Amino acid sequence: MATPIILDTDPGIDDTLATLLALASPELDVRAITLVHGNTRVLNSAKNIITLMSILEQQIQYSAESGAEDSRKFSTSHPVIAVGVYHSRPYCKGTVNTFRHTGAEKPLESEQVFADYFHGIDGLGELHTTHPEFTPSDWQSLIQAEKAVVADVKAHLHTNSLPAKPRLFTTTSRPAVEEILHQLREAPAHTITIVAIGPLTNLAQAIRREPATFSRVKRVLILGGAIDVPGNTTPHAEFNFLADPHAAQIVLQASHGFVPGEVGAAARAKAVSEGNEAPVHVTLVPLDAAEQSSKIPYSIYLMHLLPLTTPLSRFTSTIMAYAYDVCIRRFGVDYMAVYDAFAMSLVVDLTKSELTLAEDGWSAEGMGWSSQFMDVRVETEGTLTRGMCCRDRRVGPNRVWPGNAHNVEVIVAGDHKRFLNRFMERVFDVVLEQVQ
Ligand SMILES: [Ca+2]
Repeated sequence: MATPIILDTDPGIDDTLATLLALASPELDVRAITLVHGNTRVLNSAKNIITLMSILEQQIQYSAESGAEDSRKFSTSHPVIAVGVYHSRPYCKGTVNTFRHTGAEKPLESEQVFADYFHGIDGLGELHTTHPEFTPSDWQSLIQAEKAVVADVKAHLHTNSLPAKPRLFTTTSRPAVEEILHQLREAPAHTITIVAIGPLTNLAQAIRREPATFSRVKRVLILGGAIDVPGNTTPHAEFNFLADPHAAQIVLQASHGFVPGEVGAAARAKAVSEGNEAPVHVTLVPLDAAEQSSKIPYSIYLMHLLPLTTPLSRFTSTIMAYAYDVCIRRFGVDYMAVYDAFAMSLVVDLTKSELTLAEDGWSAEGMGWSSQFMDVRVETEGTLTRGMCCRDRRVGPNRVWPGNAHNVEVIVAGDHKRFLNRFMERVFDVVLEQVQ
């Protein structure tokens, strides 16, 4: 059975590539996609994910018409996208302010930052302005969840036939936090993995609202933070942790008292079956592992991706061209690091690994991953260090922070070749070297 995941994301160019890898991987059942501020505003995140899903629908049709070998590709998951609903609230002087509640629009407490310097204002390298042919004309009606469902039902009653084009996704009027809690509540305890590749505001709000329900998660896998390496946005901070340091701290704190192995799992199962809170298995993929191992060289893009002419490749080549331009001109490097997609490759491997967790982490033979458990906390107030990861390196019982330690499983190494080969093969059918 495929591993069920909830994807919490702020698309974002590398988020888009990560989502493609998830949807191209039959080991994963992407149950829900929830949206958050970060690279861009949350409504842009919704527009971008709807755009991606529409492109994939075109790609599936294109593959069917051209007799592709793998007819199921990209269609094994049918995620629900949490687009939320419009709300109205009284504003000054009798006017009414209407806003859409899709997912967290801003960080819990700190000043908002976007990554438009890398992803463009719209999150996809200004795609919607420079290449409007990729933007589905009905994207706005698609996020009118309830109306869209009603329209489909009416059409069905009237014509007594199914809606002409089955969609690859559905939408829900539940905003992100409600959808996350809904999925965790409905599924058996400890079966759903949350994959968080944006700022952690939605997850922190879900923990605050219903900690016991959140404890039903099997694992929270986060792309974020920098432990022993420089940040990518400030000297000490990785973007997702900088964008909402308070939320990052809350989610890492959910690992407080986590005990790896069977004894810990039994205790958590008992607590959750009694409706209580339990420590959460938090796995962090920091820049330490992601920076070096998630690169897609510009030469690979030029040689293998740019010449492709499928609906999907034309879309991805357009957004990747924007990112490569930033990498080359602004950063002076001839590659793009796609952290989010790299983290998704770990999610795929976790469905294969039968290794059980040991106290000091695990390593997956032949897959290149290794992890260590660490007490990691996040600086929330520093003027120069906001979003910095602070690891307790001290030893001895009197030198640790009071109480049970945070116990975050930190990925310290991954295999670049394995990631790159898998990504190219699964998403674009480009075989560099075979990967299992
Ligand atoms: Ca992201």
